[in-house]
Amino acid sequence: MLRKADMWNNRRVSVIFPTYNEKESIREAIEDFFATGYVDEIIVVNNNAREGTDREVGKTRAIQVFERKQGYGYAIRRGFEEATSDLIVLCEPDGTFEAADILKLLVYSDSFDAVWGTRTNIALIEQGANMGMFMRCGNVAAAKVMQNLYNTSRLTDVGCTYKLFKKEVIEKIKDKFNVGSQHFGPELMLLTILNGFSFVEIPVNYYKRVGKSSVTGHKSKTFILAIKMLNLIMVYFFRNLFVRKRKK
Ligand SMILES: Nc1nc2c(ncn2[C@@H]2O[C@H](COP(=O)(O)OP(=O)(O)OP(=O)(O)O)[C@@H](O)[C@H]2O)c(=O)[nH]1
Ligand SMILES: [Mg+2]
Repeated sequence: MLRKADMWNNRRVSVIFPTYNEKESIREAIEDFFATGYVDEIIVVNNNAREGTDREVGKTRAIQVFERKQGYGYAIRRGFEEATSDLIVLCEPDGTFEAADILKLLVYSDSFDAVWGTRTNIALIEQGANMGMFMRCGNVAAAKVMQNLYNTSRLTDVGCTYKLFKKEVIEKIKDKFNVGSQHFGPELMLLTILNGFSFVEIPVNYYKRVGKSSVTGHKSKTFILAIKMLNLIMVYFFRNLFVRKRKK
């Protein structure tokens, strides 16, 4: 079958899907993203995922790599190493995000180095999605701490995986990653900001997850994650302050 040329404005597009517990939804997620007509390659990072996940991925034309180091951050970092395109999109294959929203990220990539989804616009949160008052206010509050400490443009979410980066951004910051677990998202945001890249946040749809969440489904785990994220935001802030003072 002849496929129409993918890409966006002559730029190749990669999507990275870390996977741990998405056997039931990953195949459809891959097919939906390819069906948009903009995606040139999908890299699935199988992070010791549930048995059978690899077979589901094998039924598609996504590229599958196996990352043994356990953790969301390690999985995405491996995806960055494997992706070959000019525009790199991160997403989750758990049914919480919509493939068609990639167009929003691509449109804004014409004007910004990075485009980040936010899941906190009430109009786009599906009933039953894991974004109740507690999660939404927590994300907005942490994002406002980041926005005000680093004096950035508007931020309203620190936990959204659906993000786009130009390759140059990842090339510049990839040696500076420290976090391997779930609070890797804010580290990615902070390094983008501190290295002077431009970004914009845009609302994306957020749906109920297919299958069980291993993180934000539990209140206690979510609370610990929030503390880790805030701690990271503060550590980077003070570290950056000292570095600036020493340079003066
Ligand atoms: N929990 C977990 N997720 C991982 C790991 N490695 C990669 N991931 C991926 O990280 C993403 C986030 O995990 P989820 O369990 O969906 O956590 P979450 O998004 O906070 O929870 P929901 O809001 O319910 O979707 C998924 O795409 C996982 O496949 C890991 O070691 N543990
Ligand atoms: Mg998820």
